[in-house]
Amino acid sequence: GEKIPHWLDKQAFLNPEKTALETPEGHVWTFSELQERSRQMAYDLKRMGVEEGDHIAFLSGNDIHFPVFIHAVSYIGAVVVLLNTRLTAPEISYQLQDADVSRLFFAASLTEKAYQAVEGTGVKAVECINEPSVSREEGGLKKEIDFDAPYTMMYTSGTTGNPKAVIHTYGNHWYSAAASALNLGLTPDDKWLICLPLFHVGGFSVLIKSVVYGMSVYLMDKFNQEQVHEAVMDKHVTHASVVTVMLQHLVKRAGSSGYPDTFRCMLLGGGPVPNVLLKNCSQKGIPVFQTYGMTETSSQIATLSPASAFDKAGSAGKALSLAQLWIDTPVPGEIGEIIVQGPMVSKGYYNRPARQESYIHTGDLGYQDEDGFLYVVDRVKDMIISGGENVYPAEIESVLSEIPGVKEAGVTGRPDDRWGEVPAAFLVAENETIRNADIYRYIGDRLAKYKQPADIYWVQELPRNASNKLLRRKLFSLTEGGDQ
Ligand code: S0N
Ligand code: AMP
Ligand code: MG
Ligand code: MG
Repeated sequence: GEKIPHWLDKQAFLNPEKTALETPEGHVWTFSELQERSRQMAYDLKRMGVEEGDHIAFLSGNDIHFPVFIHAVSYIGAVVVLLNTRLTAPEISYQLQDADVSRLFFAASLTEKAYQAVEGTGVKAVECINEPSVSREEGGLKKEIDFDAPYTMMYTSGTTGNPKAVIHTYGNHWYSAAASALNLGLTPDDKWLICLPLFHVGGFSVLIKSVVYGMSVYLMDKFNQEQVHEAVMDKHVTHASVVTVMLQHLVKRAGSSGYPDTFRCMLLGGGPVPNVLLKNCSQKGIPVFQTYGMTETSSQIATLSPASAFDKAGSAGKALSLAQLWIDTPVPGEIGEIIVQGPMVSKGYYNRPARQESYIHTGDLGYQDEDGFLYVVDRVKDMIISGGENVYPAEIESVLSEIPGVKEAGVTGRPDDRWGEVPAAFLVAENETIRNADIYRYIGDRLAKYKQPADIYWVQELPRNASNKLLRRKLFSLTEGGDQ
């Protein structure tokens, strides 16, 4: 495949003294410092036996050493599976095995979860030592980045079924960064705030933008509305990526005079965007750019440009320069499935048949207006999005069905003021004695908190079609007759 100079070496050469990373705790690292730490970490990983092509997993919050680790991986050419820290040990265990991981590197704060997750899997758990052990060059690190080589794997369920790993190549990430800059523009003073978790592509992509552009990143260990507000007001932050629930908090915190002019872009994605939120932001002068994208597209694939933010409020914009997007419908202007194509789109899932087509079906429904602007309206896939985290009904149903006393389970989403949507479970009992408490006791250490049903309805039977397929969208009609 096409090769380019290693992107971090390149920035350390072009902009050695420029700030690469900054944190609210007062860390400030230049590109040259980030390079040195990342190369040393790469030598440490090599010494532990990590080799090119190895699958290793990383379990860490937004620690300042997260970027060091992922760049270290790129100097070796290993493939890193990024794990969601909110998952339970059994959920992590599944991903480690499915992705053929040999070693799990974990942050000290997640030691217990890491050891539970590797139990019985043969995967070696290794605490990620943050301070590199030596500071000399030993040679043998990659000098180039191969666009076709796999770099990251992130779990999602795509349109149906079990969680599967989306494979991103370096080329996918590079084209994503390039396409974003061609749309949003770039200045030497840009500083992008990360309050999204780095284990999802929305947060991760900002780290790549940083090394592709030579751009500063302001990295937060987790979302905190006070800290984000302060950074936007006082730290010359120019961009931030957020999901709806974060912006709902931020807009309440923002004063009537809004944000300083230095702040150019609030990139809002990862799920549906309520119109009232856009209105509140516009009243406070918060420059919201709605974006559409998914793990499979390595982040943004369509984004509303600043010039159209007012005229096309509610739209997710047009496909970025390097991407194509269309609606699968014979009649222009009608709602259909969103189809996307471009060099940022993942070629496929790990251990699944490779994609044959040049495009992907997103499982999302939308339409394009007469000017070609995209409006995302619904999903074909049964996925629920709670606070920017995806919840897959089939996965929840399968755990619920294992519970002694539960005969059948159906899961669907319902609107929620705080999280946008939350899962609700419909259960058919095998006997009269089973209680909600039994359900929560069973799922407590098996399902991440955000996947646990907010409501449980006990029903006589589940709605199914003639071929016995569960009709999730009809589940709530069971409650209408008071049958709960
Ligand atoms: C919203 C967040 C920050 C909430 O977490 P917070 O406030 O830190 O919660 P905790 O203090 O840890 O816990 C409090 C209680 O809340 C429960 N909880 C936490 N999160 C959720 C949730 N999402 N749903 C339901 N409950 C939740 C906890 O369990 C705890 O409960 P109790 O007290 O009962 O124990 C956090 O959820 C968050 O970070 N969400 C965002 C995740 C994310 O990154 N989503 C995007 C994923 N998609 C993509 O990356 C593709 C799209 C994309 O690339 C993109 C996305 C956005 C912007 C730009 C882009 C782009 O294209 O560039
Ligand atoms: P993920 O698989 O976590 O990357 O989530 C991507 C999904 O989030 C998409 O398939 C959509 O269902 C949803 N999504 C992303 N952006 C938007 C948007 N602007 N409006 C509505 N839904 C969105
Ligand atoms: Mg919180
Ligand atoms: Mg999501």
